[in-house]
Amino acid sequence: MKRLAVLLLGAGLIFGAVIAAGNRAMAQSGGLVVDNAWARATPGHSDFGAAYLTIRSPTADRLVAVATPVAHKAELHTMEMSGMVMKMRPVAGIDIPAGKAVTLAPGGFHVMLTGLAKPLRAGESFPLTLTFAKAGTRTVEVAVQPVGAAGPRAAAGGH
Ligand SMILES: [Cu+2]
Repeated sequence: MKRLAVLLLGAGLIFGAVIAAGNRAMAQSGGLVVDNAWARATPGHSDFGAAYLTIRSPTADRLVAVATPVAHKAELHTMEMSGMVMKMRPVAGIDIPAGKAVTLAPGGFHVMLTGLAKPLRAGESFPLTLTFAKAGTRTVEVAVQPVGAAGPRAAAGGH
């Protein structure tokens, strides 16, 4: 009985050490994760588009810049009501609260791409580099979805 208790205690210590190592690895990489990156295919010869994604960080951070080789310019935009019309405008950054997912989605925050070298076609993907005030940079592959796609999260209102 005593021997079993010692074995269980030993297993507990090893398990604890594994979790601690995992947490350290998270801290070293900043712990900030970007996923679900997607964009809508651009119709015809349109040379602007928008990309959307989700950001999670265990500590408060701020997204301050975006860049991609497929567009002349990438900017952070938001959408808001101006009278009866939804308008978009550039923002200097997007705050990422600790432990709370921030999703860029149609109708709200988005990465605005202007001067696309070529139209975005469904099924393709392109790299997007995000710069954070504390966590540094993250580069993700943005999956291009069909023109009408609402993305991983259904949302009303186009770009
Ligand atoms: Cu925009």
